[in-house]
Amino acid sequence: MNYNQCWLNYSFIENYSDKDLLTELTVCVNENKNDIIIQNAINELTYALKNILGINVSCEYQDGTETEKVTTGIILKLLNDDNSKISEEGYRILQTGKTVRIEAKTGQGLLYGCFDLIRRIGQGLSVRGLDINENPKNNIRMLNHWDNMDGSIERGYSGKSFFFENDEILINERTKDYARLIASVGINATVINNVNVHKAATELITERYLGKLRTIADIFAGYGIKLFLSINFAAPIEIGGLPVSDPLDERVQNWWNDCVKKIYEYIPNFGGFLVKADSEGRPGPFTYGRTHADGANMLARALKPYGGLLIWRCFVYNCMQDWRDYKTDRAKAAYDNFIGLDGKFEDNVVLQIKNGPMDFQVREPVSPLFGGLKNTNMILEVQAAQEYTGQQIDVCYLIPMWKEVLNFETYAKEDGATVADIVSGRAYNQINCGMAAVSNTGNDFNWTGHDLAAANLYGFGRLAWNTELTSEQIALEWIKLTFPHKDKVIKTIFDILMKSWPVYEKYTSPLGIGWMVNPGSHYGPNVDGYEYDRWGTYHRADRNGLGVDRTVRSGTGYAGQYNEPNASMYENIETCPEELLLFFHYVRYDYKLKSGKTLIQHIYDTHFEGAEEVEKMVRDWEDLKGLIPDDVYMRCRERFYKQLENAREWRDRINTYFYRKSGVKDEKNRTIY
Ligand code: GCV
Repeated sequence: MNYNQCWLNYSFIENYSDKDLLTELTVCVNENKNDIIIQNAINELTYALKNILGINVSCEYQDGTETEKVTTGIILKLLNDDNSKISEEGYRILQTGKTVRIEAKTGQGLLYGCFDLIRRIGQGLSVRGLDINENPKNNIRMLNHWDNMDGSIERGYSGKSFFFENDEILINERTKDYARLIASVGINATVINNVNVHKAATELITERYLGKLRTIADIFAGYGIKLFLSINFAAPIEIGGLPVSDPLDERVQNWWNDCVKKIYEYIPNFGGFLVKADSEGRPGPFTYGRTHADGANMLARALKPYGGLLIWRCFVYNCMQDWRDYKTDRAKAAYDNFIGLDGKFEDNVVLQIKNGPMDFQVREPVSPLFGGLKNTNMILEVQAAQEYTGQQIDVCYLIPMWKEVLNFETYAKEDGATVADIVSGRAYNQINCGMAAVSNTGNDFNWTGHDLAAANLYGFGRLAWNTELTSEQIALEWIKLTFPHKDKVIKTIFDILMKSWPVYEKYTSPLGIGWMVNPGSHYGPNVDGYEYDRWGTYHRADRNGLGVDRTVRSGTGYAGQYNEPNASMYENIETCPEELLLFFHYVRYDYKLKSGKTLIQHIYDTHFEGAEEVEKMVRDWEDLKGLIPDDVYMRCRERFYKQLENAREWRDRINTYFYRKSGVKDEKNRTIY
């Protein structure tokens, strides 16, 4: 095999305390014995027990109540009663006497239960006395791959696609291992092609590809994962021979109805479509003077008879817009485009909203659509692929960022509604909600380019399952499942992960300003470089200060898109959280921050500190030599050195730029080039 299995590598644990409880396996699933998910659950469990504990268990099948008489070992049981504490995907694990019972209502629940047990054993945790009910907090837990059919991946930093090559679909061992990997952390849906649907990808929804897609969908189904596809809104024109793709045109509607019918003939459990429209050059309903509700509803109606979902992205903005006059603001675009459509969507439409109003910067406020929309299904979109956060060269553990987003209080309801409440469906009693991550995987040996970037993939799944887990818990779980259980290894990697986001933020763009990256690649510093920033309006730096005035009083008015008291909090420079100061306000270089430092001194200091902290990370990593597998050590070491180079370049470029702009010297007289 030319790749590893990330956290499913399963190292042997000597002297595991509860081995005696795990030496037998009884399965009671009655007529569902041949259900592929159940078979996979059993296989995963037996494989893990063999590798982690060296136990060879053989599986005994029993009927109905017979399992009550089993007195030793693991019991997997499909419940046929109405246990209201367990949802369709949930499970219970109960350890009493000499048995460990995993109970669920579905094969999928049993699979998740088995992976839970494996996770505990793999971390060396005791299962004695365990009594837990686990239900996912979010119904949709999805990955979005930005894989193109030529095998490239847009914003991919881990090699090539393992789904596509030369306009063909790849199906191999890796397809199943991918399913195992993501199911093991509870992911239940995936979109395998890029939201920018070009060329051959437009034809994915035709018979040219549907046979192979069915094979993939079946492999995924064995792990409880639904296959979704990104579609091209102009497909009726590009491959259907129609003159338009107007959603209100009957010919277009019929074309999509036929197309969807055909898809479901091949793939009865097909999940649905993901659509990027009217954004960054992609076609959409605006061409015909129609709304995004018109576009989304047309597709949703085609999918509805089969139970399919239509996921429509809110990342809609005009990348060419000129906002020198402060009237237009990219940050306002998603809200402006969608807030008036609240309540106008079919119930199988789900709006997918990026965590911030801009585009996956290292620091952004939460999108005001969360808290704004009240009658629409929503998915929170985050980016595990680190486009603007180090591109899987620089380490940046993103779970703490996502936790902040989830915990954000939107004040949408009198008794409060956090983003987690909204995307879980709790706030408005919705079902078709959840979380999606732009995936960070590729065909690299370790799947994620940087070995430590796998923590983001693992963490996304765990967080989407249970938004209440802490960043620390997730990091520790992942480390223990991935690395040898040595205190120094665990502590060092934990410390690196936990400080990686703040450190990355320090040496890149300050206080929420964002961007300042090389055009096209989006890696490395270039203050005026970002391709859509033609007038310096993304930072508005001049000789006196920098930052974008987004207040209602004197700026773009973006702050007014939030509910109170958030709107006032951001509007007022005194109450605006400092980490977002420059996102919301134009601030003079001599403005005093709460630390007592001037803005310009803060910029200098954080950039020096950030680079120094990366130097320390490199030293700490080098201290792990001999304690972790050599190949992992070397791969990461190489990346840490690149990160160091990057951090120093950011430090120097940013400090020099602002020194030259402001003419203010560093109080500490450090060298600024
Ligand atoms: C898939 C950013 C990225 C694009 C990406 C886009 C999106 O602009 O740079 O590569 O396109 O976001 O989310 O659609």
